[in-house]
Amino acid sequence: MLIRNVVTAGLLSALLAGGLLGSQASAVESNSGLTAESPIKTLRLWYDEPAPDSDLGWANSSIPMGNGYMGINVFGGTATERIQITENSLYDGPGERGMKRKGLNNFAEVYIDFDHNNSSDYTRELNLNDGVSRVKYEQDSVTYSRKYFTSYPDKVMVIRLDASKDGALSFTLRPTIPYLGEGKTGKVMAKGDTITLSGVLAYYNIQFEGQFKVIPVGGTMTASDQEGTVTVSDANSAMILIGVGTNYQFDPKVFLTPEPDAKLDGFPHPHAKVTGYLAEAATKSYEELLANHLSDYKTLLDRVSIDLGATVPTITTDELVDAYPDGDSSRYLEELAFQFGRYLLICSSRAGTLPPNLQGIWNVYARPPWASQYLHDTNVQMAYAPVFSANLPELFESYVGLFEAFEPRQRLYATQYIKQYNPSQLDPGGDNGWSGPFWASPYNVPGRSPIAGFGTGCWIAQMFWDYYDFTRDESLLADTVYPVMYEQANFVSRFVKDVDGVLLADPSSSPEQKKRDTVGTTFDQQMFYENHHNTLVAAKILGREDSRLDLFETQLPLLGPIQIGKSGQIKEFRQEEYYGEIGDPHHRHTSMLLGVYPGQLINDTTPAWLDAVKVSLTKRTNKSHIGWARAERIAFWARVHDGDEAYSFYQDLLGGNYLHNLFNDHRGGPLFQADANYGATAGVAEMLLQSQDHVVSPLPALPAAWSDGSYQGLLARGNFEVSANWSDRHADRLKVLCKTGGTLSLRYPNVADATIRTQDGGSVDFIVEGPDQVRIETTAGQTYVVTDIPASLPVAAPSNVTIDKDDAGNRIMLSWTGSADAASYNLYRAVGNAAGYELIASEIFGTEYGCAASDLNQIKQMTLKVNAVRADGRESSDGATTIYLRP
Ligand code: FUC
Repeated sequence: MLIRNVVTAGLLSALLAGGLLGSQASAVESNSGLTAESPIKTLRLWYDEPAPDSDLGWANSSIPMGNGYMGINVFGGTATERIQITENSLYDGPGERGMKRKGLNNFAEVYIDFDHNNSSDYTRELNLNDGVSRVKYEQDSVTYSRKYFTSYPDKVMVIRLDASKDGALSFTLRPTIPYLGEGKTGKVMAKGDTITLSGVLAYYNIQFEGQFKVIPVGGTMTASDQEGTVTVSDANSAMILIGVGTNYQFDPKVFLTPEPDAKLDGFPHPHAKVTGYLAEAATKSYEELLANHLSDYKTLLDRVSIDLGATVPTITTDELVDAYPDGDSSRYLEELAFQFGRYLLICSSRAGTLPPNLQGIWNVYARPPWASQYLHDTNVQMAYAPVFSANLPELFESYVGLFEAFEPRQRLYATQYIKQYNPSQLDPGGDNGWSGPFWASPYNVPGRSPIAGFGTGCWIAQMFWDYYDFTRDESLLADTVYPVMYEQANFVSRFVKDVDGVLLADPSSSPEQKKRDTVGTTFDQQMFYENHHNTLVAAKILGREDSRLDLFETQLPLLGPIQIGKSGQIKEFRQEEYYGEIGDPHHRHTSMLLGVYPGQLINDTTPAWLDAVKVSLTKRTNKSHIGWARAERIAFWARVHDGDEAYSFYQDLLGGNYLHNLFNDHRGGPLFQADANYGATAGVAEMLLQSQDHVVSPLPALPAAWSDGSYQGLLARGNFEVSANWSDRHADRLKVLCKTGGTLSLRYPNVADATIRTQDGGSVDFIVEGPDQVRIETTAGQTYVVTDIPASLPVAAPSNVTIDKDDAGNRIMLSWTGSADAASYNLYRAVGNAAGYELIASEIFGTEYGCAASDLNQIKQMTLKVNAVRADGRESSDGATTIYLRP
């Protein structure tokens, strides 16, 4: 299975011994950057006042935490603390349609009354280094401090309350059930040291329960059953443990049972489960609970570090966020937001618990935006976009749990849709694979929506393929991944229709565009292609052979995934000629480009398609201000190796969509949606490391703004863990830990002339595949270190190539603006939808050329490209392109 790092005993004891994480650690102490105890820069959000006690304060300022079992928002109040709890299965329905229909429901609002109304020296923070939130202030010459963490291994939230003076801690803990009366009933009772909050949400007949156990040191404790509160008086310190649950289970029955209130029939009441969580946790000391949390959390978080040269600022995080759009573009915020996306995924996507929905695992409402669904036409996939590249692969298990529960329902839909849309291909026995859902909730997959084509299923299968491809766990491939891909390809193979020799999706929609139910959108076709292709690769690895695989192989070249339009763009619709003729030309969804990201169909071996992607991206513009769309564009631009454009979208996102607590504002309200938080992390990871087409490419899209820096531990396909140090935008050192072994193709300018050694200085045999690419047959567990990489000066490209005259298809006269670096030029063409270019003329010494060819008058459309060639023979990586259309 996956290789897991563990927090070493030494590090843990250092952390516990009172340094960064010890009981005396506080918000004010930890702004110094690197600490003696931790080599990782201090990563923290901090504020000098509590979050306002309102919905706006929740979205904008409260501190998010979570362990998969629960999402937490901490407000940090002094008179009264407010802690809001989300549990992702507490779901209501159906309500009216639209943005504010019923959906995920707020589980609990928990108050701790302190009556501290004259506090001073207030700070609160979320420290990403340890996943602990802290509040600290003075009141009546006593320093009060609180620490909060949510533990995945112990399944509870832990709150520790301290006072600097013995006997000075008094409070009343007061959990409440929000939105009672709207189909929701329940009560809060207190007995001894425990408060129990329980009830029923009627629509799906969900039984829910939360328990709150108070463990004071010193003082007295009284429970009020009437009020459902526990009061602690004159204590020295206290610990509060919180556990929550419902009777929800990952079970196909939930999706196969049509009656909402019968879906959970037979599942046990959560009382025993939650009681068990608390009983177990209460046997451990605060220090033990913290140690368990740290060894889980730091194993995940510490795998990746990133340094873009930031120093830890002294201003609060809200000031940092507010200053960003005014040009004070803080490197620290850029580093912090990258790790914050990883943090949110650790909080919201844990094995055995529901995966993150549109709002992750944080919801204060009864009618959350878009009902906090799982939308599979971009949002779910974006939540998981960083899971592999940012080295958190085991977090995908959370989605696997949901998928396996709803897949049997999707198999029934598959049969229904093949019967409806392509009956001649129906297997009457029901062996029709599974069809792609568009939206889902923990209780429902409601079937096809014309808003998105069936490519959504292949997009899901692609996440599964990546799960294997990044981790190289063959038993995972055989048991979990391959069946998902194979059965998706089974559905697609029956669904596509032969239209003039091409196998097309019908009906087909490009997600969220107004033109719906058309035929063969690029979204569907390229998704179908990717899954057929990946399934065949997977079958080869597993040594599988059968007649259906033969069919996928026959179908693959007939799927026609990429069409080049008359503007030189990747067409979104088959009927489209010039860019933007159909649909919104600036639409937030850019679904025709999924083959370049997160797919791999368009890569460096398909340069003509890459050029077409640039055309489409440029024409799509930056007019969509939606958070996730900006995040996706970071990655698109990174994949076409334009680091500066990618960075400009990161800046737009941080400056335009990040709230004070770093939650992403989808746009409007604010309207919190977590996908862009995850997507930003994924986009930055793509700027720093890529591995599409199994070529490991460090620093493929480094912007000028990040001229010096380093990162450790990003993951590439092949289970290669990569680190890089660079200065002046040039790599000083690259390190690749080959966790599984196998062939490593490594691309970096001039890598063939670099020094490559093993970690301990041993020599390494490698094959030169070109000046910029080497191949190493690696040994599992070995680290390869690349140093002394000769600087490679990029060759400036020509620009503005134009067709001046077309001699009735016999000769085309071209001219362009020259490049100062050029000794000569090469001319290439890509005819029709070709993925690559053919060289048609070299050693062109001027900036004009007459291009003739015997087949010229048979060509309807082609892309012509001029590259500069320097005296040393190196060609410009970019070129000037134009489209030739036969008159
Ligand atoms: C998709 C997107 C919207 C929004 C919604 C929840 O439909 O197009 O921008 O993110 O999901």
